[in-house]
Amino acid sequence: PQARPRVQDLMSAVIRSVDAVPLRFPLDPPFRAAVRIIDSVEVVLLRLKDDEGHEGFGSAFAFGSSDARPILEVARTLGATRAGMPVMGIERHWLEMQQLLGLVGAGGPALAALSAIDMALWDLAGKIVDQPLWRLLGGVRERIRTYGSGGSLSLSTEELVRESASFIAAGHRAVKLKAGHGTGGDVERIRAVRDCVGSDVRIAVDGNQQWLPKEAIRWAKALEAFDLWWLEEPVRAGDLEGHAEVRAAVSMDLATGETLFGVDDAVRCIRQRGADILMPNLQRVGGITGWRKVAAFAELSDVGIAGHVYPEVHAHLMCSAPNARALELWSGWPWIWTEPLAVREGHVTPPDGPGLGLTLDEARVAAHRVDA
Ligand code: SMN
Ligand code: MG
Repeated sequence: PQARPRVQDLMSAVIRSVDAVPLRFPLDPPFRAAVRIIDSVEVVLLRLKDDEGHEGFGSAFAFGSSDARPILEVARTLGATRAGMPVMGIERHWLEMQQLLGLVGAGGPALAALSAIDMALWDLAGKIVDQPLWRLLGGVRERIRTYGSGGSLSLSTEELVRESASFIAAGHRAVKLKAGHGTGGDVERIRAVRDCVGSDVRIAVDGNQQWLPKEAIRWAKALEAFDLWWLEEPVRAGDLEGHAEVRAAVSMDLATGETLFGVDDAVRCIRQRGADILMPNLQRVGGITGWRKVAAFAELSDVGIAGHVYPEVHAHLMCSAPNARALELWSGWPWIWTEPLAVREGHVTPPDGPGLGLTLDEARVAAHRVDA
């Protein structure tokens, strides 16, 4: 049997190469949320190799190629600064990369690039010590509750009900759908879904920032009868006071965070009691390192933590944080791995292989590359 890696292996491993590869995954039909229509998901795949032949993967995404280009550019230039450095000291890489971005601003595309590198470093670390990330990062639970995330506004009520039924057939015991057809239209759609899935299945509704605070409160009161699990992003993402006002006035939990950039805004939202569940997007909080900072602050503030998209990473993170609530599986998320994430009895068990525990589907990556 191969000699088990020693911790010294990790301490001595050096980053040999960092490559960023642009991919495109068209969405047909396009996915419509209150604030956007998505007809393609662009992925910047980060491939980070050490000098022992281990390879770690991270990624950043954008909706539309024009948004992906700056992410790709920064991923390449910032990645180049990591070559030749020891893998370990992931926190040190995080601080140094934040400082390197200090002048251009570690937000938006630059933060997405930093986040992808951070994810790849953690995957690589897991591979070097031969441990799955969920165990390396805390190993709190072996499996996590999931929810099927969809509910595009372009679906008819019948199509929406069929999609919810398909999520339940796939093993989920919770679903998320979009609000955006007016209170009457949303009541009709959510009543149809509740009638289909029954009272034991949890239903979350995503407002995608469409209301003013009192509009959100009126909408929530009209939907009281349906025992919703959570109401997500009811108002503008940056209106933390508005979130707190809605949260205090409605009965269902309030979830938000996917559109907050940087750990400081996530902390401000928690400090202002703007959420019952914070769901940062990995590429907007600085990857796994940033997400763990937010998860810890949320835990100590009695706030739940979840994540936005990135199921292959969040399957591990949700099993490593005490206050983790649920893993989102969005139908439009590009899957670039050879292994699926199987949903069983409403839960996912993260892969037990080292790091992410997933094998990159090289043929699929090659087929979706968009650079020369
Ligand atoms: C969402 C946003 C962007 C793409 C798909 C879905 C939604 C969510 O806000 O929370 O999943
Ligand atoms: Mg959302």
